Amino acid sequence: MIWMHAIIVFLCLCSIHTAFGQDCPSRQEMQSSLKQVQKLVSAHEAAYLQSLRTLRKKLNLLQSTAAKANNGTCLKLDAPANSRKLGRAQTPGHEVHFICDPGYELVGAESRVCLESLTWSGQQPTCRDINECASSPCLNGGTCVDEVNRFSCMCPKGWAGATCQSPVPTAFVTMTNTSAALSAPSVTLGSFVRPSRCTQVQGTTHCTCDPGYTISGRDSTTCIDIDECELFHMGQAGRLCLHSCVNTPGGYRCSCPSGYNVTRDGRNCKDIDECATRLTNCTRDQMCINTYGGFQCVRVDCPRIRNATYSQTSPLRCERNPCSVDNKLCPQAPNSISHHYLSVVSNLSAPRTMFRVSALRPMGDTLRFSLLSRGQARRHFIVQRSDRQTGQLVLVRPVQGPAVLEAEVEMSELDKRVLLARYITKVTMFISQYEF
Ligand SMILES: [Ca+2]
Ligand SMILES: [Ca+2]
Repeated sequence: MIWMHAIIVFLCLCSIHTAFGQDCPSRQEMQSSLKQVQKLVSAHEAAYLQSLRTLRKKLNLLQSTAAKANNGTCLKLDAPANSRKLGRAQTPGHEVHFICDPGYELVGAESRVCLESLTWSGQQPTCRDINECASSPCLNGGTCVDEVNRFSCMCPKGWAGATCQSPVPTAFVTMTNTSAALSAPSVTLGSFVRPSRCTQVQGTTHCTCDPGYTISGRDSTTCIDIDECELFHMGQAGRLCLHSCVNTPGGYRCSCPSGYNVTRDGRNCKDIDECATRLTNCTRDQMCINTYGGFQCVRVDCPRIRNATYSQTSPLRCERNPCSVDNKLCPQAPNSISHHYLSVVSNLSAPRTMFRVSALRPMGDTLRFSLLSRGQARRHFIVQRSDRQTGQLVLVRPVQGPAVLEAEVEMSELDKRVLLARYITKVTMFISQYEF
């Protein structure tokens, strides 16, 4: 820039000379001035190139320092608060997944990939507390208090229960005070109200009730049934029944949804194995799969595609028939397709390995495992290698039942990067409605 200024100054000087009527400098003077300007330009050019070289050196030094510091890996990524991270590899091409703790939901990307630039893709996600009160679970004017992975209800007067669903038993007391209720308790209240047995001991009255009953509070001559279901509704651990509790006069009983029986201890529910007890309506060409709370009739059909034909070699497996020499597309079709059915309960904790696929006698030098499914299966499953010859299907996010999820796992065998064979495993998961 300075040499340009020099030329401009030089031209101005010439015009001033002319304006004052003086002669322009001689040819010799002109040439010597030009030479000086040329020298000036060269000197600046050299200085400019030198400073460019210095800058480039500094940049290279910085880049190599950064690469050494990272050791060719992305920086360690921490899991966001209230979450877990799956995957440890920090080399380019690998990804990590994040799963929020129960009661939290993920905001942002659920996985990040280590890029060639040694930075992670996307932004770090966060785990947000799920507002369990959003669905207004408290009934009869109860106030909902959101807690981590649960809620509690503050009930107004006259209501009780986890969701303020039960009227408090003052109604019994009020009614037993009326002569009508006392005279005909079986009509109005069934056997929930009974007279007490009173004895006089040294001038004082002692009244007692049958087991399962208690003095009504206001009137010692009347006993009311203890509502055990209401009394022990608090908390999962202290609950009387796994599913639902039915209050009975002088006692209670547990009940289970259809498809389940109450266990011997009277508290739990056990799935009925309809397939074992032949309670099913599956046809001869179908297989019966027992599920929690029900059963499924399934039939395995071998694929019908244009380039290859399949034969059913076992109830759950189809294998490709030998390819004819002139059929170039046939060898690319899967060599086998296996079906597997899993019955699981709703909200199964994750991460959890659901299924493993391995090669018994690998022929090539490389085995690859991948998840072919799209959509919902991708949200809940990943496929990862568990050892050199085994891949596993991992549930990474709990599934709320009832639902059916299908995941397709492909194992491909390669030798010197040439595809030798493909094996497909279709895993169908029947997820129950209840968590037992
Ligand atoms: Ca009772
Ligand atoms: Ca069943």
